Amino acid sequence: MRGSKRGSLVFEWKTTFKNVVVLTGAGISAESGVATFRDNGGLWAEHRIEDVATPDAFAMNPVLVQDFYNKRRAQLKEVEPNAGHRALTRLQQELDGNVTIITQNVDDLHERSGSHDIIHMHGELRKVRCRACATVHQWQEDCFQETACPTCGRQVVLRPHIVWFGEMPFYMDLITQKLQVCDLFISVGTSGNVYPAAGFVTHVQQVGHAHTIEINLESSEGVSYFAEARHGRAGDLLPALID
Ligand code: BV8
Repeated sequence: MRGSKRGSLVFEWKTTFKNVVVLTGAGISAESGVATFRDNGGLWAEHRIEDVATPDAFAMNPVLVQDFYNKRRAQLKEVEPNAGHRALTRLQQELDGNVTIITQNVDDLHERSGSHDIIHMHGELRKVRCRACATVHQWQEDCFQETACPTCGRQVVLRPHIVWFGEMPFYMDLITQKLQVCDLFISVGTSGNVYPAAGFVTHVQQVGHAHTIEINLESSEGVSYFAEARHGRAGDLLPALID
């Protein structure tokens, strides 16, 4: 592992920050070819949120919703982590485990770039959950209504292990603990439209004196809350910030 160069930003961060939180959104996976949600041609351009990412949508049209997630799960086999993911992995190595990644993304690109301490607050494409026995299963292939739960054997019970709108995000107690002691908050590739994630930047400033940095292609909805904003591609800006 390369030591950060004296005088580099990460060298300074190493001695200054002990509880770094990085919040990532769809923008960090964009350069890997994973569609974002709200950019032109994004996922929500093809589907209304209400039609595919709410419990009601699943109740009314489970086949459409399962297909929406089957297609995205299948795409994971065709994409790779990009320079932005890899830069965050190096940041975690340089700062000796003091960096938690809270991701709104449901892909597995942070894991595949070698990162750890990842909190998937909106769930994971590579998991399905049984509505009957609540077991969460690792899942690689398509999931259909007639696919039986490997644990309880029932059919018409498996759903994507994804947090839909109106559902409570996962790990909120752990996330709150991380935000309470955060001293450096970096937001990468998110439009700041979706709560509670969009509120994390104000939370860390209310409970402490965290330094806050936005890294995004353009100003997010919450850009004014950040002490620092760097606009451009995450695959360019993160390595420049970290190396
Ligand atoms: C909750 C999983 C409460 C699905 C997602 C009224 C009624 C009810 C709730 C609400 C309400 N008003 C507000 C809410 C809360 C609601 C919400 O925020 N709605 C919004 C739309 C207003 N939130 C919820 O419902 C949440 N739950 O509040 O629960 C509760 C309390 C008690 C009991 C029960 C419940 C749950 C929200 C989670 C929804 N699920 N995802 C799926 O993935 O299929 S959200 C979805 O949006 C994705 O997770 C995505 O990650 C997330 C956020 O979007 P972004 O990641 O920001 O993506 P986006 O495309 O928007 O932006 C990408 C950015 O990247 C852009 O800015 C672009 O410029 C930039 N970019 C592009 N390329 C690059 C780049 N940046 C850098 N480099 C590049 N190369």
